[in-house]
Amino acid sequence: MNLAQKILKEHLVEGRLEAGEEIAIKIDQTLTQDATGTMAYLEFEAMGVDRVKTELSVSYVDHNTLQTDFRNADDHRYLQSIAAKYGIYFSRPGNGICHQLHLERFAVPGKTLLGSDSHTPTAGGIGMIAIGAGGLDVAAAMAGEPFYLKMPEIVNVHLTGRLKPFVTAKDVILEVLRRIGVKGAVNKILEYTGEGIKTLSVPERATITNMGTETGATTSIFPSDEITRQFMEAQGRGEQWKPMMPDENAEYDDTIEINLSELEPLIALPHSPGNVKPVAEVEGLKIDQAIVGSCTNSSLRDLKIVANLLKGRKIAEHVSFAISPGSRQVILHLIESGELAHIIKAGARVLENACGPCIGMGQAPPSKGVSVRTFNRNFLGRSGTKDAMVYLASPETAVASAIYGSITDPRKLGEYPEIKMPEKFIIDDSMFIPPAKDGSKVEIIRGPNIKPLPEFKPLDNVLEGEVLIKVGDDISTDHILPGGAKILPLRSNIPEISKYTFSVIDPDFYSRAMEKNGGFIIGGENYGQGSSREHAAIAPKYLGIKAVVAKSFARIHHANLINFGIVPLIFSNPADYDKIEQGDRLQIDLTGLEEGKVIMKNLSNGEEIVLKHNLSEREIVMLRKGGKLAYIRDKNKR
Ligand code: MIC
Ligand code: SF4
Repeated sequence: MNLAQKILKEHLVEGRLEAGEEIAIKIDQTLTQDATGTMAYLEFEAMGVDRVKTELSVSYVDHNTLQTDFRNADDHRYLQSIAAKYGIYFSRPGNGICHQLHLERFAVPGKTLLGSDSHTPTAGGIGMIAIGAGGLDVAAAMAGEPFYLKMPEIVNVHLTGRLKPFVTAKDVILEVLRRIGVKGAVNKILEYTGEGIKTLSVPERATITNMGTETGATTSIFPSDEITRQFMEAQGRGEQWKPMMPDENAEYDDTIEINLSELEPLIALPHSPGNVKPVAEVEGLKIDQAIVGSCTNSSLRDLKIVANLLKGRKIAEHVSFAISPGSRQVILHLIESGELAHIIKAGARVLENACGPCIGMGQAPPSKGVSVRTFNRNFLGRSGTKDAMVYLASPETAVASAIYGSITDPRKLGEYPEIKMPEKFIIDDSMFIPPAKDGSKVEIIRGPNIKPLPEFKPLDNVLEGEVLIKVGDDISTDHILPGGAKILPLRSNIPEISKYTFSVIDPDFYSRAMEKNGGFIIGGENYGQGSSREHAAIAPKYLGIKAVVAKSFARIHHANLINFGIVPLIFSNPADYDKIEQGDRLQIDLTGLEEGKVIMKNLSNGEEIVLKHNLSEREIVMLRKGGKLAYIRDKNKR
């Protein structure tokens, strides 16, 4: 068996481990972050459970930390009170980014982790099966429900060789993206093996598993080996280590061979993480901004490299350079070692330990600005500036570009600095607040921005309405429901946030949806890629969207649509996509959903279109009841 199969087998509750079959697995740990967490906990409350049933659940605050008014702070207070009451560890704002913190302090090889954030696979770097999901699925896992998923194909990414100086883990995952693109691993797990993995530290492995999300993968995983042991020992958690390896003769559904020695610095061009080219090809393009941070590249290793490359150098006059460290541990080390001084002396702006600019919370680039970021996503408008051009690269490339003022191959910086990682990390868990021993006395604090989840009705058998929008391929949840400083604070308020549905690509969508009383969305390939935000399903549901018909769907968004009672349907013949226009009136008969046969009539031009779906029996029952909450409530009644 391969490693993914071993861990899944140990956690299997229902189903068979055959690619494409629906399986249910036991979840050992959960994580939430504040932007998806408020909704997840409102849903958890609706499930009527006294205490979480997991081994460990952690609620992080890292996304909405700008606090431009009371709303973010109200959400934090709500989350803290919920955590205390229901048995959840609370990571205070300022402690750091959920994935970095989880890797440092909680991730355990061989266990399962479900997180309401698409980059939860970061913890795959330590050898756990860590999966991103919608808040409702995470809430259900906290309530003790298993997690349902399609058994993925397991793809072996076989690494040989050793990275050359200035070529990094980020370039490894960019190479994977260059080869397979943003939908190359939908319903697949990327399992890394080979001699090459021995040359990669745990944080470097985590950079790779983190950004594996951008391939559409269900998750990515590295074995747990001697390097993992050393990392966990250095985190004071040696006793939680155990070796986790694939069998010698393990079988895989597919293999990708990468020789690390042959890689060169790579960069993803606007506006897709899959648009990867060698840095050398875009070298010389003048930049306005560079930022090192996000859950992909904000570990101590990354910031030590930044500090040592910046030592004695200055940021170009026309460039704004910022860092957002992944955790307090990281910044404390930089302070103690004196390395933070090199960063500040060079002219950097030091931001909070949080997601920050990665999700458009500040640091928007100037008009038509060029920004080189070490993040994982560069979707249109995500930076907060609609016409900005965002490039994704390694910390090394970001620093070289910031020093020279234009995109620069980092090898131009000369000698590669030798960095010394600490034998023991600075361990200070004081910003993790343990839950109250007796939750019954804890009162939940709700601010005025926290609105209850709207009630949704069961599904009709025949759906009729207008096509409210027709979009192309690879539409991300950032297109469907953007993040950013203006919209993120509305995450606990569905009526308000729904006003921004599709606002980056079609500012009239909201008023049209209201006027027409809902309708349908037509999508291309990989509809709903990117973030796990279930708001990209709840807001359309609130606006009366009944079904999304697309060429294919991204995994998490597909599940979120079902959870909130929107039917995800697929063109049997992708060419039929051309037979529908925005404004057409459609009728979809769902009588044959169980048999896999769905007919859609385009009442505007008389065309009949055959649709199919990827729904399990369980998901159809859920859809017919109006979504997962209604389904769970019904189940608990019986
Ligand atoms: C993201 O990187 O897009 C986010 C913001 O972390 C999202 C979660 C969210 O929208 O709150 C994700 O990746 O799931
Ligand atoms: Fe936060 Fe960005 Fe990571 Fe999402 S991708 S969790 S916004 S740092």
